[in-house]
Amino acid sequence: MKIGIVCYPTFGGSGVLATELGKALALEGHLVHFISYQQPVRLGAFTPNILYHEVQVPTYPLFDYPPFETALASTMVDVIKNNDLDLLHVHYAIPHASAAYMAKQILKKEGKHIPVITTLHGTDITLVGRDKTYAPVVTFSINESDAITAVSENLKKETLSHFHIEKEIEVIFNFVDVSRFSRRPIDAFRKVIAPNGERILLHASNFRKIKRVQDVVKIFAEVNKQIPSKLLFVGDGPERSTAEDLSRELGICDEIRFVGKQEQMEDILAIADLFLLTSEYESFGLAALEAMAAGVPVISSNAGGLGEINIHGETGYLSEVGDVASMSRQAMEILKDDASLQGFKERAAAHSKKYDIHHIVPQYERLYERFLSV
Ligand code: GMT
Repeated sequence: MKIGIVCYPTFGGSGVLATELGKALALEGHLVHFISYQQPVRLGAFTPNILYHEVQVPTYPLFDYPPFETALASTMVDVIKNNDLDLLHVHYAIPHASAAYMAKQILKKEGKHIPVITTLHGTDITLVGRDKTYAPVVTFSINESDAITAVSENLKKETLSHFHIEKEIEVIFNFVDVSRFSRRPIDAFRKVIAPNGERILLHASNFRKIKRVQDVVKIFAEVNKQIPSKLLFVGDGPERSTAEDLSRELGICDEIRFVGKQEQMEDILAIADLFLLTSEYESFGLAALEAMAAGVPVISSNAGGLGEINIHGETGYLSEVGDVASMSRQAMEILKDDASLQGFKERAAAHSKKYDIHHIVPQYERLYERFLSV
């Protein structure tokens, strides 16, 4: 198949998932065309049957807001025509689904039918998409997609409760390449972070408000009083300085490292003992799934779809959003001794296999095939 994938190129979960999907489809022999405004960060090394098309947005003195959506729709039309694509799979509704609708209508006039599949990821529905400045366009363009998928049961439910959706939403869970994440730790790396064999706690995100990174610092402060430990923060974003300030105020900044945006998550996860995800909402929590695949148990809030992947008492623990006291207790419960930690590590790794790339990618392929035969 010749497949167009439209996504955000950044470290965010939707871009990561879309890129990993494209790479997996290319390995299966499909020809994959990525359309984005920058090369997606997880694209990595050159692969012959992956092509990348950059959306250029010309500026003009009249434009206070350059019309990205128009440029995106025009790029879609070009790429679909020039490469005779079989279908377009857009990740994150805004503005990808409405640009795809526009491209589809333009191509229809020229006699070309292009099926559009929209995958909903989270904030496109629960936060930004619900805003009344976007909602009518989001609702319309989701309904005009040939197929709609959501990355968790919770996101499907949220979508149906906030938008008037006239079509079936199919749940295709996010996935992880378990073989890639089950790495042996690099000892030298572990020694730099935890020279005296301390436990390593980890948080990775885009540091948006919704992630509640201050809770991560507070949990670590409690754990650190009882258990020799270090905390690694991976990623960057608006709340990073809040977390940095709080660690200074609590007098624990020597125990915490902010390493910024990193591409080799598998190497970082391999040295971690516990992953913290305290978000106010997560449709799925791909970062937590990648942690589990690396054999790292998860302390998380019970928001959104997190309860669908993190199994309480098995792969980690879940608490109410903001319940730092419970999360700290549960973290210590996991980390208290090697036997307990080992049990959680093994169960987390085993559970992640349910979401292995080899189970999930064929679900997308079967979905695509349905629309090719129409
Ligand atoms: O919030 C993020 O981390 C970024 C955001 C995105 O759209 O890239 O992530 C969303 O999509 C991910 C992949 O499907 C999910 O794993 C995240 O849970 C979801 N984020 C939220 O729902 C807040």
